[in-house]
Amino acid sequence: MSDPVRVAVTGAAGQIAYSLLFPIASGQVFGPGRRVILQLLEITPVMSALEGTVMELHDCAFPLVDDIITTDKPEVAFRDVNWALLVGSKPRTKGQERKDLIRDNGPIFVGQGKALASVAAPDLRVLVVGNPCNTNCLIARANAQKVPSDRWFAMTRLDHNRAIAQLSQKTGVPAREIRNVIIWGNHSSTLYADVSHATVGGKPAREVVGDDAWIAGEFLKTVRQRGAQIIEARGKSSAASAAVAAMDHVRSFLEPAPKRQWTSAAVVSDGSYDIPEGLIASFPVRSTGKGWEIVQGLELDDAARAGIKSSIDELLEERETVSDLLG
Ligand code: NAX
Repeated sequence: MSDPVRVAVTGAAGQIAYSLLFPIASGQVFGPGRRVILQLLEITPVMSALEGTVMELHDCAFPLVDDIITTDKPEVAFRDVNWALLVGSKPRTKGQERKDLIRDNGPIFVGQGKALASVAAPDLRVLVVGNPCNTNCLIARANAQKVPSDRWFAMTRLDHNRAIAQLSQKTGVPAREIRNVIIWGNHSSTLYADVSHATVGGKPAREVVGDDAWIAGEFLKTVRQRGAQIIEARGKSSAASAAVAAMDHVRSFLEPAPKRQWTSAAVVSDGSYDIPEGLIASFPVRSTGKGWEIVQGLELDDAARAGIKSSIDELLEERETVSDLLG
């Protein structure tokens, strides 16, 4: 048996973590033969609630779990971790401006970036889920310069999955037969969900849908506003679907992607598609098993160009808002 994988999860007493920790512990993410050590970070006032979650984890008697560490110190949570799932952040309060949320949560990622750089394993990979996830990831990375740029991800997989789900419901074709949608830009209501290269049951998505107005209108609006719709209906933000997306994300980067297939993830831009270098923006990406690459050479129509531009403009504005936190 290989060494256990050490996985840090922050915000471990929160609702996404509650749907995420049990599948990780059961082997659904890193595989049924891979032992796992969970390293759970919370803020001090929430440590007792975290103990409740940990009691439940113990009560599952998961054979793959070697240890569960709980702490309110990032340097303890991130020691020797191979994956850091940064879920914890303060939720947006009623009426709070996005800019204020960014200022509120940004400092968390300064400290966590520094701690990751100083104590994590050399093969560290980081997935930022806590919002605003692209900019939080930008801040953490800026404070962890020694962690290579290909190790940083912010999660747009939920948006990607939501786009697949909308196409599936519209066409009646199961999600498993829908490939190569793309989420571009920011994980926010400015994201651009692009179906120009997507296939549904092996045929071009546009052809199968046969309704360009729906693609440009309701489809895009739904993917952008799904989070708000869920809060409206459930009274709470999406949690289980976010946890599944985080698991999908990690799994997508453990194995090589099938031929000519990709997923969406926000990664450090290398300037592809004229997206400024260094921004954490969502792209079509493929895992090679050992690493990953941005899918190159895809043609963008005018709508995609405009959609990407406005999302990137928002990311540039967010970067400006946190410029003092970028090391
Ligand atoms: P919860 O409020 O249930 O849990 C967040 C937890 O983070 C809390 O227990 C809190 O104590 C903890 N926390 C706060 N500051 C911390 C710090 N400095 N260190 C460690 N833990 C800290 O929120 P939940 O529903 O679990 O959502 C977590 C984050 O995911 C939020 O920022 C949310 O907006 C974001 N989301 C991101 C999504 C994405 O697709 N990228 C989708 C789902 C979700 O909206």
